[in-house]
This record gives sequence, C-alpha cells and structure tokens, in this order.
Amino acid sequence: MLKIEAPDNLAEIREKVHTGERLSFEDGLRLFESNNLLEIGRLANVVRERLHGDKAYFSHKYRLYPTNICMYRCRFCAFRVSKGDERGYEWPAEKTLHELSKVDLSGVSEFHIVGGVHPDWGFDVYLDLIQELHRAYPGIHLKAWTAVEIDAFTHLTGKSIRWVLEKMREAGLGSLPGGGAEIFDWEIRRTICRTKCTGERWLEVHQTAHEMGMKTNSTMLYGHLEMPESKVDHMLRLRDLQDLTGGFRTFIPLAFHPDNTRLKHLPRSTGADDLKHIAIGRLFLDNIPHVMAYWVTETPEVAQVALSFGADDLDGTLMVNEEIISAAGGEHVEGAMSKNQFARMIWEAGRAPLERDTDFNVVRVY
Ligand code: V47
Repeated sequence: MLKIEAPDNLAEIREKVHTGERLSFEDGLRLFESNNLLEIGRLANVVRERLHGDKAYFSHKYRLYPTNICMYRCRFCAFRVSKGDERGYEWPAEKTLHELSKVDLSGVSEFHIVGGVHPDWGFDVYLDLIQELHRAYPGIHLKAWTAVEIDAFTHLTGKSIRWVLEKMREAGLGSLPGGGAEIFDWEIRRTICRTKCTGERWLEVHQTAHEMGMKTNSTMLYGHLEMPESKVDHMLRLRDLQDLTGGFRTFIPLAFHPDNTRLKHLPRSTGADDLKHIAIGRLFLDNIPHVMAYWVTETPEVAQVALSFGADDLDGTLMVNEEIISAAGGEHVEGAMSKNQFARMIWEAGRAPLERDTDFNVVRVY
C-alpha cells in the first residue's frame, strides 16, 4: 500500500537533540520556519527534563522602577516619558526607602531594579540608591541596571565598564538583569532603538561582569520588526559568550506588547508564537542553565503550558504592579501573585514548584 508521509524537516534536529549535539544556525532557522509546534515543544521538553526533571522555579521578589524619565526613545517602549511630562516620576534613594518602609518585605530575596536613564541624574544618584538599599536591606540581593544603564554610566563618568561595575559592586550590587538586549542585529536595532547602546556593547558589559565573577541574565525581544535570522544570530551571540564565560544564569524571551508604543500598528504575538520562542530558546541555548517563561508578557496561562515547552522558571511574584509591559497593554500585570498562587499554577501544570533565590538556590519546596 502506498504510504504518503508529510516531509519531516525536523528529523536531523531530532537526532541532534537525542544525541546531545549542538544545533547550527541553519537548524535554528529551520525551527523558526517549522509549524510543527508540538514536535518543537516535545524536543524542548526532552532537554528541559534532562536538565531539570520536574522542577519549576519561581522567586519572591520586589520590583523597583526608580524613574520613568528616560533620555532614550526606543520605539517599542511605552514606559518612558520625557523630562517635563506630567506623568514623570523620580524615586531617588530617600524616596525609595521611605516608600519601602511601608511594605512588608519579609521573605523577599531580591530587588529587581531597572528604569529610565534620567537626563539629569548623575552616576551618584544611581550609586546612592544601591548603597542605601544595601545598607537598609543587607540580606536582599540587588539585581539592578541593565547593560544599557551601565553603558550610560560609563558616558556619565568617563570611566570603563569595569570601573562602573566595581563601584556598583562595592555599593552592594549583586548581579545584572537581562533587559536592554532587544535584538543585537544592527539592521533591526537601528530601527527600534538607535540611540542606546549597540548589541556589541551590551555583550561587552555582560562579558565584563562575568569576568568579574558576577552572574547576569539574558533576554531577547521578539514580535516586532525582527526576522528569523536576527533571532538566531541573537541567540548564537549569547551562546558564544556563554561558552567563553559561563556567566549567564537564564534566558528570557520577551514577547513585544505594542499598545501605546510607536509600533502600535503591529499585532501582539500569539500563544503559539510565545511557546515556540521559549522552545527554540531551550533547544538552541544548550549552555544556559535556565529558560524563563515571563508570565507578565506570556500571560500566566501560556506560562503554565511553557513549563512543558522548555521553560523551567516563571520569574517571580513581583509584589507590585509591573510597569514596563503594563504601559504597553499587558493585561495580566495588575498587582502581583502570591507565592501560593505561583505554587498552585506550577502544580496544575504537572511540575514541582520550588521557590528560589536569584542564584537558583532553593528557598522553599512546596
Ligand atoms: O529591556 C520594553 C522589554 C525589558 C516592551 O533579568 C518590552 O530577571 C514587551 O528585561 N513589550 C524589561 N517588552 C524586562 C526585562 C526582564 C524581565 C523579567 C526578568 C528579567 C531578569 C528581565 O522589557 C526591556 C525590553 O526588552 N520591553 N518594552 C514592550 N512594549
């Protein structure tokens, strides 16, 4: 009997995943071009379970956005405002500490601090914030300033990346978050965020941090003007740096939210798209230990499914309203989720919830 089979474009990749062979640039493109979502997810799940079994992590963290006033005008950003805009706010050290004194921070393991690059703030304002937070909360890890901010501090001070990071570390900085990476490819980057640091500079900041023994995170913003080639190139550059330093803890694909941005004509990525990006991230970045499904951008529902599509981490409770994605139309970011809500979400997805700290040490088993 004649048997007609659908062409199996993923056969070679399947073989590589099972033997643990590294995927090539072309494999990455083939994955993005394939519509075989379930097979891509199944392969990513093989890798995810090989690395982490049934474990799924989340953290109890507090978000701080010291200012939304920013001198950069990234086309994808709905959070920033210009100086003089009535929506602008400023929370330097004193104001931040005053506001935090009203909050129950028991059990919080991390402050995640990012925001605008304020045209009038000197390096001392940013340094002071880290110093004062560290003095007031010495037990809470400070994960602060993206590579974009670190690069801006080098311009403000006229000093090197290493000098800036040393000063920050002396003040209490623990590690760097992964924001600001967007897409490294200049052809795309120049159309979405021309004025801030280049992809090469972003990588240089992270490489320097790693060489100093500091761990960092990595991200990739998708669903705007990028091409599959730009995404594979982006992940390849992360993988190359990781081969060199081993300093990335996690990879976080970020789904672009278009509302209120200068790219608002673009559609929002679909759930299938989000799962595919997470799965391809897990398959391609074989040397980065963790892949996060950021529930704020992916929605809690897709994030749950993502735990079987390559992701092993769901970020954290946040405790306060997320600002950057909600400004761009995120629907699931009002308020925060409790630890029990997180644990339940993970249980329902068939995984074992573990509360972690920034460095993935287990704080509590649920
Ligand atoms: O750098 C900005 C992105 C990032 C939009 O390191 C947008 O643990 C979607 O980096 N739609 C900030 N995304 C968030 C981030 C992050 C998140 C979770 C954990 C960690 C970590 C880092 O959000 C920005 C930019 O890439 N972004 N605007 C938007 N309209």
